[in-house]
Amino acid sequence: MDWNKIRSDFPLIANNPDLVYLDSAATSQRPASVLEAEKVFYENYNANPLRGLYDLSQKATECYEDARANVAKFIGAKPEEIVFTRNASESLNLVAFCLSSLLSAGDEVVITVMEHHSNIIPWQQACKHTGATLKFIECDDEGLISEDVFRSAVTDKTKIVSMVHVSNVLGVKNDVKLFAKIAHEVGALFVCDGAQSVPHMAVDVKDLDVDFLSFSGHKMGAPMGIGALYGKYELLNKMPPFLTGGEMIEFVTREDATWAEVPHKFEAGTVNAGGAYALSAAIDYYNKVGIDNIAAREDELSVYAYKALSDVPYLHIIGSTDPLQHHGIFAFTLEGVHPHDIAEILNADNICIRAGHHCAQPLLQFIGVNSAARASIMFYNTEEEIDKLADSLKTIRRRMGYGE
Ligand code: 7TS
Repeated sequence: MDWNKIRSDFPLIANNPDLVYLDSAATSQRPASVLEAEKVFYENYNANPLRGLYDLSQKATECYEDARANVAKFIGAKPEEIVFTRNASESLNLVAFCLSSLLSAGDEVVITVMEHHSNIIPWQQACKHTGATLKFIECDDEGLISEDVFRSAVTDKTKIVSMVHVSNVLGVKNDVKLFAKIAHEVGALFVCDGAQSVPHMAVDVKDLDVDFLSFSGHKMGAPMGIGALYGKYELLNKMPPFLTGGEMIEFVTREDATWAEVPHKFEAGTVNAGGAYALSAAIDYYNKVGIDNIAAREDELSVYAYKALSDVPYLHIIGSTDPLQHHGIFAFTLEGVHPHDIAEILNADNICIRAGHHCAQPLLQFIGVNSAARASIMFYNTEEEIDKLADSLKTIRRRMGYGE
């Protein structure tokens, strides 16, 4: 694979040759084929899908449903098990809201300390409204959650376990296949937040046997505003709707309504067909490059980045000492320098990283830092860019007036 050639597929990278973009965990760059696909949809197939009887609307519907099938195939699901949403946050809100009817006082929802706020707050709300208890599993210093720790947190009171697949701060990958199996043994449902895994490694929902999986298109080359929720068909079928209104109904009277079939029951209002069409193009791009090649390249870059960052004096990488447990994500602190200052100085050197709490405040509280800097890598990054990051980081304390 010619990874340098891959870079030319991304117009933003080609248009900004001196820019070092290391914030793909926040949002990725998009290949030209995806940008083109969105344009193709609006220039050739645009009509409101799912309602028109004329050919153009039917073509729009076809684009939308073909996109659903492509997304489903990518994660090993059936098309009717994919609900299009705006992003991972909406997918998780949908699940938490719709599963609330399973919860009452005395029940427990189990999440982990390393969740993104999107996988904490919906469950906090669900527990507040139902009287259920929200329990947090903690990880060890390496960011790992062991089988024993997981088993001791999950009991016959547990109704739902919701867990991130790959942490957006630690980069660590949880063994969701094992944890889903244990959750099922006590009769609990297992929700997986795949926002940071689906774009970076092969994820097969049937193999993992998770009940739900959320992810966002914009972290895998698709436009912002399109995401997906996978749910097992029989569960989606039993769940009440989330948002209500147009398109999600079967029949409406003055007093009541019946619901459309799954997945349309969960897609109220005019859908983001252009976004779905472009997400499908992003998946075609992934399939062309190969998800296993992507994962291997990102592992290679992770090993390189771990070494380069470890060589920066006063820098502390948060999380595992195993580079392969980072999946391209390196949160760090630099002694005596606020992460916002790190990000601003790197910005002056044309390097984009994120600084702050990374929407994971309970994790940062647990680790004992208020804020961290984070560089995140994707397959289109290069060793040279990582060198530029490390070189620039080595100058920061001097530029802050520390003398070294
Ligand atoms: N879950 C995880 C693990 C995430 O990393 C994110 C976004 C979300 C859920 C929410 O995704 P959204 O598309 O709905 O916003 N993470 C980040 C990040 O790390 N920096 O910016 C957004």
